[in-house]
Amino acid sequence: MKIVIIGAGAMGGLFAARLAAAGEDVSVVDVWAEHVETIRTQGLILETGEGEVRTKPAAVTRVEDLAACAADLVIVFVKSGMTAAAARSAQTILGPVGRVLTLQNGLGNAEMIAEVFGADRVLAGTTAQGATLIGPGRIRHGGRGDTHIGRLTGPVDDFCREAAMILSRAGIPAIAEDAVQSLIWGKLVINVGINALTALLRFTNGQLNDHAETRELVKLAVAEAVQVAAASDVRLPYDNAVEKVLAVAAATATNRSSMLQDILRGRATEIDAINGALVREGVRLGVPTPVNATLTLLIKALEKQQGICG
Ligand code: KPL
Repeated sequence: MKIVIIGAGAMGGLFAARLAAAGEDVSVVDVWAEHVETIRTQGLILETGEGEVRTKPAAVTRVEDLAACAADLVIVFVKSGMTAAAARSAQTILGPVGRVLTLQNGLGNAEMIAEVFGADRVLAGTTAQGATLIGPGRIRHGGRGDTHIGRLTGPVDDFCREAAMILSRAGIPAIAEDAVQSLIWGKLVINVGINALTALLRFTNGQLNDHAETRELVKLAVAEAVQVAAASDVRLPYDNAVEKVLAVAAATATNRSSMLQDILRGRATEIDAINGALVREGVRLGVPTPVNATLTLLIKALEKQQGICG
């Protein structure tokens, strides 16, 4: 399978490195010129518990530079604010029966991609892999966990199973599944509980468990998310959402959430696709979400204070 990854930050870089190390034909597209140049000249280095893995996937800053590519699978890993632009740019490289996979955080990414390619050609899901972008050409592989992928419409098919098999063979255990919306909402609720709070407090994920006040804040934010999910007729993939979120925070204790990493790097966060999206869904369905509305406003104020343009 010819694979192109758009967005070679922490997660995109991790997937690219693992796939390239497994011998897959993989290229990356990223707007950060220094990162791309380093990958091109020195390779992409993945720091793992077992040492460093160096690979050299093809790397470009513009999708057009892969014009003759006809990819079988495009994996979108850009920040959610860039999804629509990434999908449009993927039009020039996706082969005639190729598909686009999103494993991004938040709501709405798969639907934005479907607007460009049609829902039949979209795969979506979640990943519990953890990674940090250390610097140009260098990614650290943090926590490991399963990746779940499915079709946006309909049950899994051979393409979906093959994509999951290729990822698994590359050391990214992946499972093909039917209930994509349940997967996406299941991850959304986790991000709603962890990301904004860790970014505001500059806490690692695990520190949310250390204080009664932060456990209570997680509980309040997550309770709203559970109500919105229920009003949307989405069945979450776990029974006790608050317990699940605190367990994920414990399992990824030393991680800095992606939102905290964004704030620390002076980059726009995904607040609009996470807590902000939940608030919008709440308004649409008549479910009040005052805690998430407050978290959204606080993160937006923090972005402004840091001079970050949304
Ligand atoms: O997905 C994550 C993120 O940081 O975006 C979690 C699960 C919170 C891990 O850090």
